[in-house]
Amino acid sequence: MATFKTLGQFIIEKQADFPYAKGELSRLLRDIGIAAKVVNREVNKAGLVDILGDAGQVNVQGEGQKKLDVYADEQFIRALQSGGECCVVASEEHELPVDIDWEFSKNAKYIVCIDPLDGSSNIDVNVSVGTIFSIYRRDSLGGKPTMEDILQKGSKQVAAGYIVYGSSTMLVYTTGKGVNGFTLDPSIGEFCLSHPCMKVPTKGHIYSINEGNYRKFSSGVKKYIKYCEEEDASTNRPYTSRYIGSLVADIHRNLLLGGIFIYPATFTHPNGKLRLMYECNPIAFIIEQAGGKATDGRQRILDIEPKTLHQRSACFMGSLEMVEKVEEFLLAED
Ligand code: AHM
Ligand code: MG
Repeated sequence: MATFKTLGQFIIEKQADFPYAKGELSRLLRDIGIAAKVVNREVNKAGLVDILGDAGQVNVQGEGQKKLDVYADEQFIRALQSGGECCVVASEEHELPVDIDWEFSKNAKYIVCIDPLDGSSNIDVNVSVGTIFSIYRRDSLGGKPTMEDILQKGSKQVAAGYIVYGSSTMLVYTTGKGVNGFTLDPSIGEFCLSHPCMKVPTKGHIYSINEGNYRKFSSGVKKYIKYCEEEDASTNRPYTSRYIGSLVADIHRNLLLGGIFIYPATFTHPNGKLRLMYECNPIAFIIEQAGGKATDGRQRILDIEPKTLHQRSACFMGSLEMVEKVEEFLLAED
């Protein structure tokens, strides 16, 4: 009989990598995994909502229908709140950090930054969406956590991961000791280890960028795109262009197959589009742990000092050699 390992079993096993661990991070990861299953259930039937719900805003259970990104936000915050290991959550859905019930969580030492449903504009057309999370340890002790506690560099993350709600649903995470992927088996309702020790191929073949913005790119980015399109047998070019417009899905594909994901600064958006704290940092941590590279074009993403919760950053992330190549073009920019 084939054996399988569930996310819960794996997390407990991996606790041994951290001899002084008390199980708090493990419980936090488990809570995120549970919320992911709840969100997955709703995402899977997203197309049915209009059919099942009343004409107004009420569904068959008499509950108000929520947009899925709001629903996902509520589910993750609820799971983090009831788990007791998280003292504050920074979410894309909230301008300010969300306080957790202080009496219950006053000893909690973890901070979670989350994009509960990334790429949500893709839901209506049945294209993959995702959740991205980033976990920090709180530096200060006592009292309610401050903004300073949250605004840590990506290199201080203790764990990060994403969930991709796709043709199958997967949870991929790292605690700084490699990257592991789990596929949700709907028949038993468990994430099972399916992609141990994930590594992004050093030489990739896929470039992912919204070329509709081409006119607004810097000369270095334009030249790199041209390089990707050129014919050259020795480097296996032209490369393949693939862009879903859902960060998690684009990154997941490139992580498995090898490739580069680019959301550059443009003349109209000098800091790019993606958010540092809950999009770029967690993905950069995973990419580096998988042997790839992640930069904003000038510096390593994980070394950026955050100034505000929702700040944006340009990003070039993926296969090591592809990121190094685009850096050459950026350095030579006129
Ligand atoms: P969102 O957080 O509002 O969903 O936006 C983030 C998404 C990413 O998933 C994706 O990589 C990017 O926006 C796509 O942007 P664009 O449509 O400009 O190419
Ligand atoms: Mg997002």
